[in-house]
Amino acid sequence: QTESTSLLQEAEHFIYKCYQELGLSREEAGARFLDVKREIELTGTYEHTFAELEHGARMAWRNSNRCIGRLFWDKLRVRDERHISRAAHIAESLCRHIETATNGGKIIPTLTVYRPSQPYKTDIGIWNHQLIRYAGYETEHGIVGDPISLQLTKLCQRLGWESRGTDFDVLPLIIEADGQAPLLFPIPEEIVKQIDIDHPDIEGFAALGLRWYAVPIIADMMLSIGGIRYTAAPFNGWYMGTEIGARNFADTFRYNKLPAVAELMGLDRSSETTLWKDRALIELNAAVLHSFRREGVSIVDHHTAAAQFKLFEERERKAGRELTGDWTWLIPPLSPAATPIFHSSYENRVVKPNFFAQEKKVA
Ligand code: HEM
Ligand code: NRG
Repeated sequence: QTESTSLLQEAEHFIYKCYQELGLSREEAGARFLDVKREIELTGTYEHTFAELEHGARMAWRNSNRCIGRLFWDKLRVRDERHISRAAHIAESLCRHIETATNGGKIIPTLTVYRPSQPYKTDIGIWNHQLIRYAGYETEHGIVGDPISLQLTKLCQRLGWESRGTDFDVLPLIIEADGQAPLLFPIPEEIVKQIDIDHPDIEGFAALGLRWYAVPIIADMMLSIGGIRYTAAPFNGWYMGTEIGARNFADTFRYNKLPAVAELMGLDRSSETTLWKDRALIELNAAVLHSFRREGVSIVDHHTAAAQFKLFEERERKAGRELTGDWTWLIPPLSPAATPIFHSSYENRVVKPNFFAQEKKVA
């Protein structure tokens, strides 16, 4: 009873807001809400129209407090795959998401929606954190690959995955659907665009053997629209360079490459005071941006991204909407105080539609 009251209330709030933003009349919204109400009373849930789904997903991006890339929220491409139920078909469809979103390097922000949570049915689950991510292995010579993937990699191996054991093996998809145990689906190599990292003027940088994938596709968050919970709704934009250069390659608990970069640059590592880490960070980040550009793959540097975010702030103000944000995530990990975001403050209030973390399937 309380469950369906809150569903009804969330649905009502969403329908009116959505229809107003889409330029539809209050009468149209009212008529639609009456139908939604009847459907909820009859079935315990309701189905979004494509227009509601598309705009709801865009609103969810607009409301993502941690995201610096929100200027482009109303350009999000939404793929409606709610009719699919079998794991193998979902895997097929996810591969098409990868291909169409990659778009030869000119990345298209894309979100694919699968069947939402429904009464008396088990939820669809994508166990990967991102559709594309590298495996990690514990070996006698230390960790190979991305340490953040150790647990998921073990699970893949238990499910029969055979890997090459390199630093950059793309993990297979693990999909739970139809109330069955999760199934494993390798991603065809040809559809995963990857970039070898080199530096415009540091000799021998390519010999570090670094590479990264073109498209970050978060796959484990729940999309909440009008009281409906989409447990499988992977989405992507393009990378901000620092995500790779200042975190994935640099964190000591990830690829931990600052010592190797500093070595290559001939920096003095005998004291912290030489700022060798900071110098290595800058060149590592320059290498990431340079390499993506060289291959014609969309990427944004943190200064441009921050300027775009300021433009987003301005547009939201003009649209009469209150901006919410999470300062601790919005500031870039490199030179934060050199961006205007650092000198601003944001209200970290959660507005729906939005994306939410869900219970982790794998630690
Ligand atoms: C977080 C940039 C597109 C939703 C982030 C973060 C960055 C970022 C840098 C912080 C990530 C981290 O520190 O790990 C961008 C850029 C985009 C983009 C450059 C280019 C278009 C999108 C899209 C969506 C989205 C299309 C959804 C439709 C989110 C969400 C988070 C986030 C929900 C928080 C994730 C979490 O809590 O772990 N974004 N983003 N972003 N972004 Fe975006
Ligand atoms: N930091 C993570 C990716 C998080 C999402 N970032 C985006 N999202 N740019 C990493 O793999 O480094 N997006 O939708 O574009």
